[in-house]
Amino acid sequence: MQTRSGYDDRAATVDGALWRQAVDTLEANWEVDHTVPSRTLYPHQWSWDSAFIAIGLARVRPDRAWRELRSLFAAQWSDGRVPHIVFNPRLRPGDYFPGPEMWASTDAPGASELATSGIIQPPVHALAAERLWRLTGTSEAAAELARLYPRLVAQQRYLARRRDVGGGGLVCLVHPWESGLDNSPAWDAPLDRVPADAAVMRTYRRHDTRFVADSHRPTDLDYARYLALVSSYRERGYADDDLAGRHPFLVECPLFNALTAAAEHALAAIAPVVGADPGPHRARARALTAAIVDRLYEPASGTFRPRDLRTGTLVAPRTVLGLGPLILPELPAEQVRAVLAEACSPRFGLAERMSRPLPSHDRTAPDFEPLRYWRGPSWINTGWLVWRGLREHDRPALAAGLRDSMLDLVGRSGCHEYFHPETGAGLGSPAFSWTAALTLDLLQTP
Ligand code: 9WN
Repeated sequence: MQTRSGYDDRAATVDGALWRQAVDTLEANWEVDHTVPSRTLYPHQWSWDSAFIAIGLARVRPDRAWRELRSLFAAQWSDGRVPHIVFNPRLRPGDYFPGPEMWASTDAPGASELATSGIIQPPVHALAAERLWRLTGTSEAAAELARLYPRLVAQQRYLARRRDVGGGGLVCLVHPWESGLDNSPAWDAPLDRVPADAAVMRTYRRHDTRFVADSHRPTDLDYARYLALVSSYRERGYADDDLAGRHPFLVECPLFNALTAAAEHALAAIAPVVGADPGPHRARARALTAAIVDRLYEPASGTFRPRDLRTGTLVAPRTVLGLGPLILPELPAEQVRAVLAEACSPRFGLAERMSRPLPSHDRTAPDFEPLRYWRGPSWINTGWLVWRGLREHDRPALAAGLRDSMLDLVGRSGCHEYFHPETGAGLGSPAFSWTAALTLDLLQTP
């Protein structure tokens, strides 16, 4: 039922005001062939944002959802990497920092002709494509899927062949931005070892702190380290060989790797539609799941935590990243129980009736910060992933509790980028696309 300017309003009756707010947010952030995460803070196209956005657009504008994925994959590099930002050439330099001039991607061998960053983000795109296919199922959708499938396979191949720096079958990240949870306390110790001087930031103009209070964002020293990592990777043309010998930040993240395995499951579901063999995808998903348990699970604490390849140890903080493996359908029962215990503990407060939203960091930790991004606040995308995991492992009452908590949050505060984990007040960008998109998905999935 296409009723308002091409949008499918079928579920507007679920919660009309919230539905419309979410649709209006996505409409306002639409830009020719993609959706910006936020008009102010993030005015280009971001990789994992586009996947979450496509999942929401699938509910209202499947044509735009496919377009979103198509435009992102048009910037895929020849080695299969999907860059974390695709820069909009129509914007002025200075509209985002660090911009195209800092990344200089077009000088790198095998890069896209479009200006992009050189790093990656979690591969949520196969999940989005599978979802889109299931919700639409038309012959146009089948054609879109057939075009996208080889690109999704190349993306996974890049991760498997170029990023297994630790040699244990997991993807290694070279920058906190690759995790999507950029400022998580999980990255503090590995980042501390990256040599940098905060004074370097005097030569640049940060874009984020023009819109959000300094106290909500990473510090200048964090930014100096982020830039040092960009330089280290860029200087070798974003090549991935010999990373262990030269790159100062190398981590294996449980959420990123769980999403890589989930992507293989999604590709296994897609394969028969495009005439491909699902077997190799299933085998890779199984191997990744085993490697995640083997390398990132600590039986003594019952937690999944990132591994720092520089020290060979698991990082100390217990963050929401550790709940990520719940999305794995083949996660063994012992680890399912452990993740649920962690999620339902006072650290994260998951419950059938939640009094406070799911935080991004352990609420009981001394470095929990309710206002600084990824160090405490609640985010709809991580909540949505945990919710999917709860459904996957047949915990309907907990899934409903989490869903209600997220919808209550967005209903009261709006489509904010993130939320105060105690009061639920909206923080960051006030019109944030993945919050809107995933709200539409939540509203449609009782
Ligand atoms: C750097 C766009 C992106 C998200 C990330 C989030 C934030 C960028 C920034 O915004 O990161 O990539 O400038 O802080 O941490 O998850 O994809 O919404």
